[in-house]
Amino acid sequence: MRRKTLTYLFVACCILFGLCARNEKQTLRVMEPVPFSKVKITDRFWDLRLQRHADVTLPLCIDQIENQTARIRNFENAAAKTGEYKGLLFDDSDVYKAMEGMAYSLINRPNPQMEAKIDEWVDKIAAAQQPDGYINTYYTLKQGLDKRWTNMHNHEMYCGGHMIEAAVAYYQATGKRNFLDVAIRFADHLIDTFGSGQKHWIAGHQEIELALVKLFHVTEDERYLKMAEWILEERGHGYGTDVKYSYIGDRIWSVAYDPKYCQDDKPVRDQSVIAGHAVRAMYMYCGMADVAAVTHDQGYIDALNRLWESVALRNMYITGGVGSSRHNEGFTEDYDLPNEEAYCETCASVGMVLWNHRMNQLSGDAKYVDVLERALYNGALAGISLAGDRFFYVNPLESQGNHHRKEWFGCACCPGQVSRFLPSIGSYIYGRSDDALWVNLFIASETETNVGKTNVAVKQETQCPWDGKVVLTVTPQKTKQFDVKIRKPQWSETYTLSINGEPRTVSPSADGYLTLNRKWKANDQIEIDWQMKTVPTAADPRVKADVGKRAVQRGPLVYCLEQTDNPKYDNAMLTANTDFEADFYPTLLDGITAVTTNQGKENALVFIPYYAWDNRDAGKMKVWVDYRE
Ligand code: FUB
Ligand code: ZN
Repeated sequence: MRRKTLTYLFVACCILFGLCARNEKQTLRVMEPVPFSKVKITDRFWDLRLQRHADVTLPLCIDQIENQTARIRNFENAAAKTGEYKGLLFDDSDVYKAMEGMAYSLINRPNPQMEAKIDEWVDKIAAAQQPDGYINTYYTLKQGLDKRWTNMHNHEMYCGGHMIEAAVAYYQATGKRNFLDVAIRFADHLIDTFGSGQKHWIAGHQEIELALVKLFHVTEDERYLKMAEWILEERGHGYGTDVKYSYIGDRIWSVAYDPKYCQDDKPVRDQSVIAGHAVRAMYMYCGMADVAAVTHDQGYIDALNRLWESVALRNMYITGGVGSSRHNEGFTEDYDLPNEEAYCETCASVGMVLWNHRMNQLSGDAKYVDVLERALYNGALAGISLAGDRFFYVNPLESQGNHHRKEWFGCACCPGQVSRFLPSIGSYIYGRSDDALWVNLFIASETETNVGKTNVAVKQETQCPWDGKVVLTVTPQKTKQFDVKIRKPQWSETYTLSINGEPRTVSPSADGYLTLNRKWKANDQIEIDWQMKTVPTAADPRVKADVGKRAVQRGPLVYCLEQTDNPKYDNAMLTANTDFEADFYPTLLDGITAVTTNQGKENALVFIPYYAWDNRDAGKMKVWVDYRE
């Protein structure tokens, strides 16, 4: 077992390390993330989540995919060229997303049965692939292969993109090539079918773009990068609204949606205002960032900066959730952020993490990690129950008691999304560059990475998100001068810092990091104490839903009131004189810091972290609470 673990780590590290080394030469990124395969999480908060992910969430996904629904049967039938297709037209993607999560989980938690299960599924997927590389069981079994690539809405590229991501993940986890070869055959089929001088195509649901860039990094085959760029560049030229290009005799966006719905209203480099479906937008921005990181396309980066302001400053919930409307699973107009009706799909919160991570790497600016952290601890984490066995698709900021997590959904994008996202959490903690080690998130962990050519070991000890104290022990393999850049979190106004016990006064640089430059030697210790105050926060006055209300935040966490803790829930009121007390309750909701108000025994309010709501008795919940001056 031990030997097997080491083999996994060796293979994963070789591959990921090799990738980083290549990226360094090629990309425009200010920093590269230290991949989760090199980060050991020692944090109780996250370790528990990851344990449950491996023990509960992944087995549940496997059962749903294999036994409770027809997803694997669809592949078997497609391979046998007989039998019916059951489910939604993009159900193949749920299999791939779960496989990506399973593959990631194998890297840090080897599991021979799970690996065997992936191998079994890979064989079924490979058998369902057409000789020319095309793969989509909905078209093979239901629509007919003669109809493939005739309807841009129908998620063929979306499913293919998730397949590529899963295949890359599995290759990175095990070094096995067979799934990657399936992915390569599919990508080659795209190149045979689309591109300059061939068929026009708008990827109705983005995803393929970022996946092709991943494939490019693994294979170093530039055709995949070029195809990703071509697919992005197709948008906004009217191909989706022009009958000539619709292939099925109608305009693709004319019936139910307009071009904005899938960000096809303007060429991507001209876009400035967030619109349409939230998950599609997030994936597209990730794809643009990935392409720009290699091509150095300033037009893409300028567009991403404008779009980021549109999203983060005018269209994001305090939880980091985005996409307020159920109607289009997406955006409406600036500052339209209703609470009870909030859509805030779990997939979109994960998308915010993925996109902001890329923006941080491109720019080296900590503001993106502030948003990433917000979406991670609140919007995304609320998407799964503490036990790891139930999911939210929609994440309202207020509930009348009738909104609950479910084991699965007819449209099951969110369970798969959470299951592939959680085991990659370690990738968001550290970054590295030639002359700096970057600390982005405060999660107890250990890693080894290289700063320039020097290997540096880092140990982070902290009780965050409950307490702001962080101790970093830095051990370069030899004494070396470089920067340790520690993100100054937006949630902490004041802090103290010492190096090897000597207090230092360090202000954040323009990029939002505390930059500590010195000759680092073995066991140098940085101690920081971020002030973690409970803060009642007002929304932008243009958000009508939150006028006269306050939300409670403490550290990276947004809090909420649940009826079950608050007999006076309906009359809850904060005032200018309300004080808050924060106490850790080790047995409540897996151990949380709850916040209590000082309004007298009868009227005191008890706030719990938003991510932990709906894990006890069904009841009402709200984030924004009435406030009186
Ligand atoms: O269309 C595929 C996925 O299903 C989307 O990302 C989600 O919003 C849901 O509609
Ligand atoms: Zn979803």
